[in-house]
Amino acid sequence: MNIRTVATKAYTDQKPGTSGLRKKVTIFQQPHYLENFVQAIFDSLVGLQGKTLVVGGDGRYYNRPAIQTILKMAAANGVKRVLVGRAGLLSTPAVSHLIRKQRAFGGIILSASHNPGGPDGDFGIKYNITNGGPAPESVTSAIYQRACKLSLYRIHNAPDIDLDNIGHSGIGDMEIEIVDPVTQYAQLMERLFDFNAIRTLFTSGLFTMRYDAMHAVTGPYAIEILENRLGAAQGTVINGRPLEDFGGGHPDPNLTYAPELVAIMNGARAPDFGAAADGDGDRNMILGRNFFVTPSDSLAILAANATIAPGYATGLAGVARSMPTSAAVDRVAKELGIECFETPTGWKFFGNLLDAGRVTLCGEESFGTGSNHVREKDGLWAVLFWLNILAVRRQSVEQIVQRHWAVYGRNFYTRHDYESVDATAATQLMDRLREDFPDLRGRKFGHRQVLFCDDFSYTDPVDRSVSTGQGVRIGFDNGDRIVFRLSGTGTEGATLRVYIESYEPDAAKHRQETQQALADLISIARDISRLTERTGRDTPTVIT
Ligand code: G16
Repeated sequence: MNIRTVATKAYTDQKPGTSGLRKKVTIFQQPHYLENFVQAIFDSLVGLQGKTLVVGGDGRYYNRPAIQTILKMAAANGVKRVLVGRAGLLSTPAVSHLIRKQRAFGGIILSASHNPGGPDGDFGIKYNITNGGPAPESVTSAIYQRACKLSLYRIHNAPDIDLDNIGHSGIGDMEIEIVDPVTQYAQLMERLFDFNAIRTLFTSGLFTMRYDAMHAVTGPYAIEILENRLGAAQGTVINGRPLEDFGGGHPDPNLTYAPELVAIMNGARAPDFGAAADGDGDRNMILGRNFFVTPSDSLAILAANATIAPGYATGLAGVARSMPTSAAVDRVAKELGIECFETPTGWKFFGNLLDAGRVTLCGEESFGTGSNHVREKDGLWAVLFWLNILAVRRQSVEQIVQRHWAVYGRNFYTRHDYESVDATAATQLMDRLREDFPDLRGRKFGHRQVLFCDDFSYTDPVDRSVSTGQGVRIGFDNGDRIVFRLSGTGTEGATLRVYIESYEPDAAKHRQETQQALADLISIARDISRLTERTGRDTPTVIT
């Protein structure tokens, strides 16, 4: 028989975080580590036998060997058919789309998202369910429970599959189809956006753009869509070749980790529009000439202008944002008279709302925006949405944002990250904050008074599942807000995230620099949490 049953010992550290299991490559390279987690996935899925899976990743180091292992294990576990992106590449939103379009049972995504790659970098694996979205907590905890008890896994003795040529092959009874990673995704984008208007903008000679693929998965997507289909000048896409170590970079599209694009957009003769996506293509950053659009504002602006894009011409059912995301989109929802939901951090929490037709657009402060077209956030989709708006409104990015603030007011917003903090110290800081709630309530800080403080908990309006401990919120009587959370995606120590928000209705004050406008609140956040004393840090690692 070609199927081997291999005895193994369980690993107890395979608890999926905010978005799947993310660890150092060296952890994944431990004997049977990947195999155990994959077997735990297969064992937890009821009804997988005889079904189709989609498998792909962001091309980082270990992507190819992991796919070979998954294919052999899928064959040994009764999967009927697997679709794989050529060269093992599929962006996260493209996996989501393929699962939906092919009516697959689910998909496995190999990525550690925006975390660095390479032999000393990070790797990750995540399971997506039939709706194309990340598995909900009920599924991820079943996988974890199974992983903790695993004693054997099943694998086929087949040779490696050729991943680099489109076509059909197989292992045992299982069919394998290597598909072009871009085509079906590009067709979906053509249905959602006015490609003719965007093409006219690009070929007018009056508009230039730079898109930084950060040597990650979106390079081939962006070259095909922006340059080949929409007529953007060659060279619009930079760092377009996916590399296993992302060229040594940190594929996180923000002002700190995308310095090349930021320098271009702030330099002489800067293009009109700049954008970037992350390792697996679900995050985006939007820039104008010398101008940064915060992800929270981007979500609000897409919502306010949604009917410009053909795919959203009939309007929005509702919108959703994660709790730490600014309330800018709430103001748009109010104006439009549609529902607005506040969910915990993690795209998986939008799935039920999207499936139930309660929301059309959703987004997060962590550079994620998306809609009901797939069940993941989608970097290139956000870029195309902005291009569609720019093509129709014929204003600069900065003008569009300034006019939005003039109508709705501005939610000044920043996030300060303290990375690789001692995990015990970070947990204690959060515990102390919770213990301090009774003292904090009603306390005055200058002209502000604390109105409420709590640990955010969420009851899903669709399935009534409850998620607790989702971040400490401190709200003031003037609407200002401070949020503290520990990241669920880091792989070294703990990452403490501090989110600061203040609403300013007065247009005369909208041009202030963000850190200055929020300086007061930033120092209150440090004092309340006794951050330096408790973590030994006095400056954030990353500010977004
Ligand atoms: C993931 C999740 C997002 C979340 C982000 C940050 O994004 O899909 O929903 O906002 O992590 O999470 P945390 O604050 O816990 O680190 P990605 O792009 O890393 O998959």
